[in-house]
Amino acid sequence: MIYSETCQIYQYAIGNENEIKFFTTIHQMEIIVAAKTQTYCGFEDPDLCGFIQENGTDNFNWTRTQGRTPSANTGPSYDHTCKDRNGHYMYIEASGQSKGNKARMKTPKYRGLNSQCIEFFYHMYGRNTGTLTVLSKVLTSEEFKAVWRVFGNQGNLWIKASISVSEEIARSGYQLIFEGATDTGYEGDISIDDFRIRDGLCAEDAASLEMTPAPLPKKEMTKLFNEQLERYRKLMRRRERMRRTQTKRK
Ligand SMILES: [Ca+2]
Ligand SMILES: [Ca+2]
Repeated sequence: MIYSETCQIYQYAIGNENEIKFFTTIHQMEIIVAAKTQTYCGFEDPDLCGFIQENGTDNFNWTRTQGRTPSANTGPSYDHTCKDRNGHYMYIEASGQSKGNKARMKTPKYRGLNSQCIEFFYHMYGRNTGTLTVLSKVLTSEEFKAVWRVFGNQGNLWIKASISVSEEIARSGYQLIFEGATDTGYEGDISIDDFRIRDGLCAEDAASLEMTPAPLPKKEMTKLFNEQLERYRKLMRRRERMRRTQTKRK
């Protein structure tokens, strides 16, 4: 499972030599993931794996955190990747927001050669829980449209969501927005973790990206793929620097 291994990257990055080797193995795995145009983010990466906070089309930002959220009776006790206080996740803090305030976070651009399945885990616990919406657009279009939505208290647990992407849309390239909206009151934190895209349609009970995309020119597809690869290379270079720093300290 990539989930638990990604979690261990950060737990073991300060470990002994054998553990550092394990760390490097995961790098190699990420190259393979990048080459297949599949992706994964457990938000253990402080740069949010290329997710970008929206500015201007919303009212506040998503927060990256560990352990429980500051307010009682809302939010998870720990993330979904590590299931302990070392693991990170993203959440919207409902305290201090008014009804309908939104925080939006945009994903990098994705594409694939086959149909794909988008999966992530969400946690929506608290009597004032608002709405979590996933919006999407194909890269040839300007407009994001809601494709998945959950409203209100779902209990104190992480729940898996799946969204299917047809081959046509995967080939055109697409981008998502995670939008958390508050209701009235502070008991309404909304969290997400362990976002991944894998090849092949989702098994069952999946929403889908229903759009009529125009195919992207080949030049654009190549550019997009190179951008994606460059992001992974950057991430690996940074981790390599981290590894060297840790080795030096010994
Ligand atoms: Ca996590
Ligand atoms: Ca924002």
